[in-house]
Amino acid sequence: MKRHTICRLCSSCCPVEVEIEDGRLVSAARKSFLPREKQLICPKLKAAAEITYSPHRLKTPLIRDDRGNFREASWEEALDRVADGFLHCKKTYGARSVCWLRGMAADWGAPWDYANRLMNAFGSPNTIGNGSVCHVGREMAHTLTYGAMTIPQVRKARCILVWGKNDRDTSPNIAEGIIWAKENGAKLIVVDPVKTWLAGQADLWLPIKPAHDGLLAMAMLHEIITTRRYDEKFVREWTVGFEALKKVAEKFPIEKVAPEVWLQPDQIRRAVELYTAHKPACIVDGNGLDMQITAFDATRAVCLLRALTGNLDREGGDFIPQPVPLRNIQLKERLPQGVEPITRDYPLFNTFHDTWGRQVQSCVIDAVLDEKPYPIKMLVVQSGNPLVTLMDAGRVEKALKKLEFLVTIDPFLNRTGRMAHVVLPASLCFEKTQLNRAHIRNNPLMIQQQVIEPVGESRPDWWIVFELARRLGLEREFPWKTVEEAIDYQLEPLGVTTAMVKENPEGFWVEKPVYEKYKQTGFKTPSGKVEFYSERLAQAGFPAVPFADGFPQGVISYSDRSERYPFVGISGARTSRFTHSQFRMIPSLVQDEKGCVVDIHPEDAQKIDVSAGDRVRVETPRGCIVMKAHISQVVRPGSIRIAWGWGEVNPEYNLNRLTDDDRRNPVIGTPSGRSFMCRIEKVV
Ligand SMILES: Nc1nc2c(c(=O)[nH]1)N[C@H]1C(S)=C(S)[C@@H](COP(=O)(O)OP(=O)(O)OC[C@H]3O[C@@H](n4cnc5c(=O)[nH]c(N)nc54)[C@H](O)[C@@H]3O)O[C@H]1N2
Ligand SMILES: Nc1nc2c(c(=O)[nH]1)N[C@H]1C(S)=C(S)[C@@H](COP(=O)(O)OP(=O)(O)OC[C@H]3O[C@@H](n4cnc5c(=O)[nH]c(N)nc54)[C@H](O)[C@@H]3O)O[C@H]1N2
Ligand code: SF4
Ligand SMILES: [Mo]
Repeated sequence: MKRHTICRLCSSCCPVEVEIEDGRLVSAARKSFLPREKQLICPKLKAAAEITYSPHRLKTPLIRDDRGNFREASWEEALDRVADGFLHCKKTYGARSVCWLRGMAADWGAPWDYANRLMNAFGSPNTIGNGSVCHVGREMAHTLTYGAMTIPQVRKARCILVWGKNDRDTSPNIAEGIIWAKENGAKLIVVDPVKTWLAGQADLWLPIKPAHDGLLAMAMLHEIITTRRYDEKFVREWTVGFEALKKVAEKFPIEKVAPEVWLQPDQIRRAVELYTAHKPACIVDGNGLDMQITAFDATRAVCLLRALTGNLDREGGDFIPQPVPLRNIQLKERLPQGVEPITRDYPLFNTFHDTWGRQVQSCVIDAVLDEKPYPIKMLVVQSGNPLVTLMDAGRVEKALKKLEFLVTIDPFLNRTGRMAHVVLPASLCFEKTQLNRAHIRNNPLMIQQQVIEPVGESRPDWWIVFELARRLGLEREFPWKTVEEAIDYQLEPLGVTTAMVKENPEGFWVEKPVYEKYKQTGFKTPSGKVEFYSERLAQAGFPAVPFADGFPQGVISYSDRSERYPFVGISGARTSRFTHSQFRMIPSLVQDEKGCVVDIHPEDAQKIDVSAGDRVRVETPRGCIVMKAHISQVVRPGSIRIAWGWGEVNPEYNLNRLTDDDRRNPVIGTPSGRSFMCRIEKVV
């Protein structure tokens, strides 16, 4: 039997068709607009059955006994134990001492709302996401500029500028659109320090110095302004602060910027020519812009390019989404007055959006270890693996050890779970129904549907939250017996039901796409226009125009110690086989640790006397890792690239042992986890 649903084995949330036999998932196929022979294969989806029925799946809750060993437990006992922890902490230290840390896998739509609702009703403001290193920081830069995060219309674009994104491995649906557009004559520009597969296909590849994207974007803005290649009518009618931008951009002429970003002036000029000559054009920005100290201003500078060239909300340009207007169920209003979250140093980031909430995960570690701004005693980690995925892993480990109570909610016993007091077995994506953010942030609305029964005694995330809520005396806030009832409650203001959406697996249109909506409604910013100059940022004490105070020094961590640490280390690559630290125990995906390597340029390899397959030690002031060397020209001399996510297999491979969490972006709290100075030598 074939069933339609959404795959949530990574954040791409692809619509898929699954084959079910005798109640078991047999195979799954991604839906694609391309003919089969041109489609990209997703190895994770191919392994869907192997992942779902893996012998490593947790089948029952686990509780640590007095001797420190895990024993299997019933849901009753495990949930009672967790609820007791909540109530004990509330009585002893106050509700705010309990923190709920969310990783990416349970999704940022309704499952994020449920966790927030539970914590708000319980009285703790500390439901914390990891958006400071992922796309929420980027989303804020877009939102403060023109009201929402744009969606690049790659298939209809005449020029596509891919900025720090590797879609072939991370979002196949977008990559297929890019490839298709390119085959139909669109120009492709890629900004990436690494020669990715897409960079190899591009009309122009800009191998930028890591973490220097803000400089490049400012130089492009300057060039577009001085050569008058901008959309004068759009700028005149729909933007504020053009003169202020022009003045700041004067500090970033191409000739001055080019050597600082490891490019030739002509390469930047060519990018400007291609991007402005072929319209409509769109920009696909990615995680290469996140995890930089300057992430916020750099992303905002890239956003200004979209507006300056008049590509906003045009077909084939950068579409302003039409979100599905759900009921906000987070119950923020229920928090006691005056209780500040542990992320209180980032007030604008905490409040820029109705439902994103708090996203600076580094603050969790500060609050546990340094007890600043106050101590966190109990941590619930839902769908995350902070021991591997947070920056400065040594510090994270100390924090997790210091906790009075650690709970994980996860389908597997990951490295973080092995330190927990209670582990609650979560169901994987095909075993549950949920409303994902990808399909509510823009029409059409789609629902991820349960297509098989939960494996073992695992339970969907919604069930776990609802049951815990009942034990905390919050039955009134969580009256729903099924997840469909809960989703119906969120959909109610639209006059739409879960059943209606399920009947339309290709998507339920609440409204059809409309371009140039701003002509009717203005942009969703305080001025109603695109804000080259943001008064909101000025009032909060930040530069109102990106880099108005200049580009900071030492944006790559440990730059001040480059004599001892002469190489630029780059965190990458994500391959299509894995999602971060996940699936490292799935035989068809792990493939004898293929790809767990450090890419070194042949010239550097010769200098440090390293050959392919040698074990190399990479060191920074925070710690060291050991991996095999791979000699490759995808990186430039002087930089190395370290494979991401392998810390789950072995702490020796955990690249977050190398990263820094001390210095952070002042607006969105992002540490520089993407690039750092390091030392590399052969292990003899
Ligand atoms: N140095 C460096 N650090 C990084 C990154 C990097 O590139 N370099 N990337 C950053 C980014 S962008 C992100 S998003 C984070 C990711 O950080 P995390 O969110 O911590 O990432 P994962 O390793 O994917 O951990 C997800 C966990 O969720 C579990 N899981 C899977 N499905 C479900 C489910 O349906 N329910 C529940 N409850 N659990 C589930 C998985 O088994 C896994 O243990 O890491 C960040 N950290
Ligand atoms: N297979 C797979 N798919 C995934 C995930 C996964 O782990 N595995 N994770 C999901 C998640 S949570 C996220 S956030 C997305 C991320 O997906 P993407 O946005 O595609 O991000 P990455 O692949 O981390 O990095 C994109 C590119 O940025 C480049 N880069 C590194 N440093 C810099 C820099 O300083 N400047 C520029 N311009 N580029 C730089 C890298 O070389 C890389 O090619 O993928 C999602 N999809
Ligand atoms: S890219 Fe693959 S793993 Fe990710 S959602 Fe799509 S099909 Fe699933
Ligand atoms: Mo992410």
